[in-house]
Amino acid sequence: MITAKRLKEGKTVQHLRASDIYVAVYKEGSLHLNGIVRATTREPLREGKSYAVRISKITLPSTIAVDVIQDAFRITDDEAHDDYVAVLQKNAQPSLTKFTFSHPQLDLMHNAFITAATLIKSAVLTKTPIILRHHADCDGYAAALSLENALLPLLAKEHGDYAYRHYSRNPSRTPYYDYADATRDMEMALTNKDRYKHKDPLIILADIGSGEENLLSVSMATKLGAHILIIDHHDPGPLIDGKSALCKIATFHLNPFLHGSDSRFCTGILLYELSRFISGDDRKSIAPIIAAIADKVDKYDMDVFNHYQSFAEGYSLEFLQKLTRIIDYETQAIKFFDISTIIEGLFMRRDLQEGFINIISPEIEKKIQEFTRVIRKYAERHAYKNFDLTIIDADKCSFRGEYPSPGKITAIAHDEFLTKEKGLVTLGMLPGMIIFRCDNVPGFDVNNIISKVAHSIPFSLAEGGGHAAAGSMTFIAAASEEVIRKVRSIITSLDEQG
Ligand SMILES: [Mn+2]
Repeated sequence: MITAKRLKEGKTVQHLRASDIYVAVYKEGSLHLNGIVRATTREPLREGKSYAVRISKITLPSTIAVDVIQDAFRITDDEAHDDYVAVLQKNAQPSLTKFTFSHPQLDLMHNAFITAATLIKSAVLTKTPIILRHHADCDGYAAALSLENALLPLLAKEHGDYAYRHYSRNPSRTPYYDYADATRDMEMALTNKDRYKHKDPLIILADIGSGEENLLSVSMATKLGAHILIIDHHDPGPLIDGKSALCKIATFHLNPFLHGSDSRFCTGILLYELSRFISGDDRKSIAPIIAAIADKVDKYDMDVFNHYQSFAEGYSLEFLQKLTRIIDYETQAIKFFDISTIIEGLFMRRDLQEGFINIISPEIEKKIQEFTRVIRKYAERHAYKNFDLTIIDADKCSFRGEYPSPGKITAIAHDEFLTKEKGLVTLGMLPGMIIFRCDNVPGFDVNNIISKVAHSIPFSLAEGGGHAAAGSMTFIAAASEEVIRKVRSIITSLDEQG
């Protein structure tokens, strides 16, 4: 969202700066910035309505030309805004501006990292409360804990013992910004605003999606005054001039898809790199490789995967994989409640890692073996020319609320039937939901399938998202038959193309 300054009464054209954005009221053919300064316009505007305008030309002593900007905007007092910008420019610069390695797709995001780091640092420096909302899975926790470690020393410097009054980290059970979560976040922020004269918050959304599923929550939060920073590696949907729908209302959106990349830089990697920019702390951590294992970065880019694996000195890949599974198990077991202290321990403490691997890993292995037997018995398997299709009733093949979850059941089924020779699509079926997994099927894209289903069966109310090869779709359970038929016909058509 753009910011428009309000020009104070008494100020003249001389006080304006070319290309700055101001708020102006349209009256009888003119845009009025205050009682004195105005610009004539021929655009068909609504009488009495406020518009954001960019000063395109100033001709002293008294004439200006403006362009009307159609984007949503917020209004700030011009002097307060100038102070804010001055603080920003001086102290909020990143402490470090080099990535841990050079990668063409990461390098393209460099400016975006500078912007995001500056935004977060300036929030701390201007005593803006920060709410970090992150997905409660491996990638989300890895991402959030890296950022938290960078933030806490800065917050302590700014607020002393009151740091936690200006910062909260809230895990999100859902892979999107649930409207109830957004409401809770804003209610808390507004209560603090009332009680402690806090500023409007900066909400950082990490690993909880970038698509239209978050539009309503983000719009509501911005309407109540929040600044929103999105840091994510999911498909943000269609781009117009390089911007997604969420870009238009969020303060800033850091997402590899906006720079021609894809999901290979998972949020744990993005926030590990960004945290270094914020704190200047160049210490290595196993957080990014744990996130990379969980979010299957090795499927996209072995260079990226190997780079972060090299940070985990003294750890074998097998040990890291077991640790990832344990963190996955822990986050699935709890979901709502924050378990960052335990997860932080699992990232940092070798004794705890070894202890958990001894106790929990055999239990996880046992469960996976048991459920693999269930899957072998009940999975429906179809062979196509170029790939296979597995359909598993993930609802009936799992115990409600227990590990492995239906999502995990789908993943286990997928891993069980995946071969090197042939592509594979796996559908995990639940009432009113399909979970998708795919490997080596050219043209397969979850987001594409969802939009086709939504378009051709409108009464299914199908929606969802995720990555091209892994995601989920929800729909009205009554439409199940039509939906599954449509999904299968889309998948079959991929075989004919291949
Ligand atoms: Mn992720």
